[in-house]
Amino acid sequence: MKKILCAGILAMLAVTQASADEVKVTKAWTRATAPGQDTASVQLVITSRKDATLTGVMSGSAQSGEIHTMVMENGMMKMRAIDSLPLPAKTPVTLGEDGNHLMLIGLRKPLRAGHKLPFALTVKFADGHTTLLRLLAVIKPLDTTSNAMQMQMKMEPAAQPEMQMQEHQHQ
Ligand SMILES: [Cu+2]
Repeated sequence: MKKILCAGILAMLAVTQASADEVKVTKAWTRATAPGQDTASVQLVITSRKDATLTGVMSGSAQSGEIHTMVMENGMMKMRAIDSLPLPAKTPVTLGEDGNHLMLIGLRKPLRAGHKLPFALTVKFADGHTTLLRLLAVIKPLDTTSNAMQMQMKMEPAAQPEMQMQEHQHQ
């Protein structure tokens, strides 16, 4: 048992070190899902050492993932999917509920508080090379006082731009 645990930790360290010099992700979290809810907004802070763009999000726990931004339309804030998000060198970029955020769509099972949600990000650097970051989001208890539920309801899949499917395939 101890041996297996050590091997697991070593494997995690290897993944972290491979990407830590290029891109750092901290404070990755999401919320437990309400009954019937099959989307999750993942929030985090991402910092790239070099100029790069965030090009995708995916999870084996969801059918697809999108990068979302908030736009004002007819006096209402609405979510829109975007193909990529700039990550200026050495600048922490916050992906959160109130602006740009990551959306996992078509969850295969409810998210339960206290568990962790595995997901991955694809980042493309200015020189053209791409890296895949495998991450875990802490699942916090459902917050019934926030506007997260209202945000879910404002989703308009039909109005979203075409997705780049090759970036949304799951593992
Ligand atoms: Cu969204």
